[in-house]
Amino acid sequence: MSDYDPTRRTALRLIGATAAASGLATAATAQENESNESDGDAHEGTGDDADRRPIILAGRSEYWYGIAPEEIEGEENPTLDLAAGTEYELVWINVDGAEHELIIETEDGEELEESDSSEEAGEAVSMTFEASEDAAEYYCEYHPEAMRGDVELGQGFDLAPHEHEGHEHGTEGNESADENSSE
Ligand SMILES: [Cu+2]
Repeated sequence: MSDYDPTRRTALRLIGATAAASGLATAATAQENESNESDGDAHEGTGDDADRRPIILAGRSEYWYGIAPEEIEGEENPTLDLAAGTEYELVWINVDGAEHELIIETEDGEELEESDSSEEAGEAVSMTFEASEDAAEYYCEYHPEAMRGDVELGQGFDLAPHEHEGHEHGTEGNESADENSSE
């Protein structure tokens, strides 16, 4: 028995990809943000979609892999909990370099939304859409059986922005572990 676990390696690689993707997403939402001044009218119920966090998936030929929010992290073909009428940003990252494209469809197979396609490993594809009450499933155009998951309409994921200001990287502690200093 070996304790070599290939899924763990994949997960570690995905974490690097996640950081890249959320950086992208933050840049994108920061722009929309400016137009969103609230003038004291706090009981509107809608609004504020602009600074919500994106849903993040990784795309590989075997399955979609959940990265964010936490509810789907690490899940294969996770169910996407959406609230009808709410606008979502979904980012997916191509992790295996095969061609993928994310499509959301109704129960009857009618296409509601589609992302761009990507066949480049490491590429992040972002799509923005308003969740339709008819949304039922999502799948990959090129791997429609393996890469397929459900859309569930209800309250939707909690995608409110994280409240943390200033994230400093701990650069103290130089990580030059010299494992093999041969001279
Ligand atoms: Cu695919």
